[in-house]
Amino acid sequence: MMGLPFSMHSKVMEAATANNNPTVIWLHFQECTGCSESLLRSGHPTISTLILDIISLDYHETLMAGSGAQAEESLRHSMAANHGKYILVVEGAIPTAAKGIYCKVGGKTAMESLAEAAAGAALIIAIGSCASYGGIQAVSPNPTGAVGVRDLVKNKPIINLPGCPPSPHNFLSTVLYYLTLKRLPELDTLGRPKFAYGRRIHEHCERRPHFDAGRFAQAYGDAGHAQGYCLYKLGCKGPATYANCSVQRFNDVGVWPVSIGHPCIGCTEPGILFQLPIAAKVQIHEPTPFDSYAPVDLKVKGKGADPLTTGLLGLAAGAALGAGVMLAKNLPDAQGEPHKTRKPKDEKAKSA
Ligand code: FSX
Ligand code: SF4
Ligand code: F3S
Repeated sequence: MMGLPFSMHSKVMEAATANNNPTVIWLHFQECTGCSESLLRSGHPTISTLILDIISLDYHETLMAGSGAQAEESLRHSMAANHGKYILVVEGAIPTAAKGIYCKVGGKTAMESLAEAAAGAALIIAIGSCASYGGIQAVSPNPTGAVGVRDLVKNKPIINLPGCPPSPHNFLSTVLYYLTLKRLPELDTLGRPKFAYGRRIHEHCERRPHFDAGRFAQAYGDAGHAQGYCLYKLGCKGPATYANCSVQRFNDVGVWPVSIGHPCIGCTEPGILFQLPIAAKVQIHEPTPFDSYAPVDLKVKGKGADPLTTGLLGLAAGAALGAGVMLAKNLPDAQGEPHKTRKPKDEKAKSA
């Protein structure tokens, strides 16, 4: 999940169990609190393990028991006591129009609170697409002048973890990576850790064999939709969206938007989320090979392949693709009989 070799696991364990839990200060600005809600549902580790054993969460408006002047006093105290050492997590966009009057907490604008908290931070994590790029608040005409953290803070290391909401795994992995290696993970040009945002979800989507075979759901609830066909024609932005949802999935029960029948809306991408209509199709400029799943050939007679066979087919197909071959031939079906897999005759599907 963190892009580290397995041999690092003892170091990760050491960092996670060391008795020097870093102070985390978590600020909320313009947002829906979905990022916190998403984190509350993480199971590995649970939120209680995270905030009691791994980090010291000193300020979080949704989770802390205190409120009002006492909470603000505790924030000031924590920032002073841990100056230069704490991790600042920002959730939500920051309004800048009319001197930031559109969002005030404890008598201060979001701009003031961010500047004050950023000054003493060792690292800033912008969690969610709102804090990363402005999110839904920044959609034209952006009446409050909403921006992301990177638009305002220029002199601190900032990691963007977009998603609306983001995967809690990515927050947990980023914190553990930083604790283990004492440095930032490699970031892409949008400030996102490459271990989580390095590949398009389309490369690992379980509906990808249908895409390659030209089988698309045409409308919600139609026969193709019911059979798990590709959602591209319903507006799936997976081919242009960099995220690990199709691999890590959500909520420890293995679901993600596409698995439950909804097209990806590109919630990690600043040029897509709330910028393109949900039903709009993205252009596919660079076709990418699929990486994880076996081709699906619905014309095979008899029972479908069992999961083990499907996995083996996927490995074989992945290896063949790695060698530059578009599709493996003569893979055995569920009965062990060789059958011809389709040829890449569906180029028109890719350019549809
Ligand atoms: Fe934004 Fe977080 Fe979307 Fe909500 O609060 S990323 S609106 S899911 O959750 O900031
Ligand atoms: Fe999956 Fe969407 Fe790509 Fe279809 S277009 S394979 S549903 S990511
Ligand atoms: Fe977002 Fe698409 Fe993942 S909508 S949650 S990037 S599947």
